[in-house]
Amino acid sequence: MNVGIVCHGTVGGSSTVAAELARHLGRAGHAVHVIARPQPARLDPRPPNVHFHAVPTVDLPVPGGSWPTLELASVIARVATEHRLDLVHVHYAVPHALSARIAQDLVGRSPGLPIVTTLHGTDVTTLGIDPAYQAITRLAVAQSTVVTAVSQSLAATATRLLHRSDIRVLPNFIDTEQFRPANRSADPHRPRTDTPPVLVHVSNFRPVKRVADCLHIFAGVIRRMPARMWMIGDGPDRQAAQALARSLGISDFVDFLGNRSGIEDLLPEADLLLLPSADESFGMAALEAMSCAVPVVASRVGGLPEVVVDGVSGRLLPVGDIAGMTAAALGILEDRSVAQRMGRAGRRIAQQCFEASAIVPHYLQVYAAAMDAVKREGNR
Ligand code: GMT
Repeated sequence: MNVGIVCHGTVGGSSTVAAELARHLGRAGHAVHVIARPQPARLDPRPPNVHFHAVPTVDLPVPGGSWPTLELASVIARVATEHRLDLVHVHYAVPHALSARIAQDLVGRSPGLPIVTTLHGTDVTTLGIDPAYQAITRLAVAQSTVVTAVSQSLAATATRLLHRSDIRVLPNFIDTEQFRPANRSADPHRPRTDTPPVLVHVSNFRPVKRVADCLHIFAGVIRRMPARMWMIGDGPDRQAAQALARSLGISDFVDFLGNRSGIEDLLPEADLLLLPSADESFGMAALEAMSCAVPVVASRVGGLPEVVVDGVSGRLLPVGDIAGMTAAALGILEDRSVAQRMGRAGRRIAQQCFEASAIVPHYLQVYAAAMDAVKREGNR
């Protein structure tokens, strides 16, 4: 199959999922053409059979000068024609699905170019309720041939807000060979005993992630036991988080590591992941931690309960329940047998429910359904 994948070129969940999907499809022998601006971090180095097409910024001497949505449409149409794409799969509805829809007309072939749109989170929960964007997001979703969502929770929200009822749920996936437990001893699931435990948070430091909660939880933990906190990622709330760490008197124990490649080498070294988000359609960071046998303390919100099983692979508490999350973190860190049991369970859930080799073939079924749908449409 010749597949076009359109995604954000930033560090973040949806571009990670798009890049990983490209890698797995390429490995299975499909020709994959990723279209983004700039290249997603996870495509470096470039996997076999995966080609990257940058969307250039066209700055013309006209009022406005540049229209990214149209520039993206133009690149999708060119790639679709030159590489005879069977379909285009866009990650994040707006503006990607609209650019793909314009590209469909530009390509002008019959049957038309199928558009598969995967909804990831704020494209529904933020843009889908914004007065300026709700109608546009509905249009983007209505004009897609097939729409998927990364969790049951997101699909239900999208159906309610965007008025499309045939959304298919395809959960995010993980390569459990890449995200593995640390090789700490003969038993890789055994927590360390010689150094203080490490709590870790990974995000884009946006307000929805509630990074301040991580620091308050950590402050409660180190009142009871020695520990360190790794804050991985970058974004608008990073400076405020650093200032909060200083004002809480914990900055000597908190490492702000910024955006890091090779997250699969860092996560296994941690003992607990904190994800106290205000909303989370899925929570890729939680799945990556579980795959590394790292327990998770997170908010009971959005799609997180579909990933983290409360009391089994971690603990889920109400959003903003700092006292409850602190107690949950201590309950895991202070009892080696609990940490060990939850780590093992998380790894097992990752392998049994979210393994890439089991989920990726479902995307191929979705692609076949999209191609059939446009053929049927063309024959009418
Ligand atoms: O929607 C966002 O905030 C960004 C988005 C992304 O593009 O990184 O993250 C969402 O998609 C991820 C991948 O499917 C999910 O793991 C995240 O839970 C989701 N974020 C939110 O729902 C806030």
